[in-house]
Amino acid sequence: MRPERIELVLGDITKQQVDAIVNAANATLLGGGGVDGAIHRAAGPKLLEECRKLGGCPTGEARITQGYKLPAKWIIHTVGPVWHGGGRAEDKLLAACYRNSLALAEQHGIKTIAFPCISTGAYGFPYEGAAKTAIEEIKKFLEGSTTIEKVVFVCFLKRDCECYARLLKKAA
Ligand code: AR6
Repeated sequence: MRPERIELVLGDITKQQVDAIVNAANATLLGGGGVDGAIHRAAGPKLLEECRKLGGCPTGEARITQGYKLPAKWIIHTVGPVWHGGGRAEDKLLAACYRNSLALAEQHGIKTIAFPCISTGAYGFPYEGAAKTAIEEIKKFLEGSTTIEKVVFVCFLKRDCECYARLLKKAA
């Protein structure tokens, strides 16, 4: 795998110039706080209209909508696990979020995609463990994917950005 296929950015995911951004949503897919709120605000009210038609999404799975007013053409909504201490398959469910989001991206011919740090805000997943899972899952997927050209990790917090930088360096 070419390491340049993974990029790291400190900033706001709604501003990213990529084909698709991933939303850390909840099972209703009807919006919320954090990155979900920011995405709905930036995309505009038509996003909620489309989300209402989807009928929710179970934890670990992903759904796709248009990006509306965002620079990104698509939004992939995935539902991360709530952290309960690690004994409720949280890690497997988080890995499934990354895998299922990328699979959906591939099906739609998406070449560039940006991820937030799923589950590490309101859902309380420890950030370092979450970053390890995200990197592992994405590297594995990229090794088998010829269509996805670039994956961007968009960290909102400096803490997360530093953690990803360290782990990506180690994994290179
Ligand atoms: N761009 C990129 N990352 C962001 C942005 C942004 N504009 N805003 C926040 N983050 P969270 P979760 C980061 O809480 O833990 C919602 O209410 C943030 O710093 O948004 O998966 C949903 O509706 C953190 O690193 O998502 C669900 O109910 C990361 O995004 C619930 O929260 C994830 O934090 C999902 O919780």
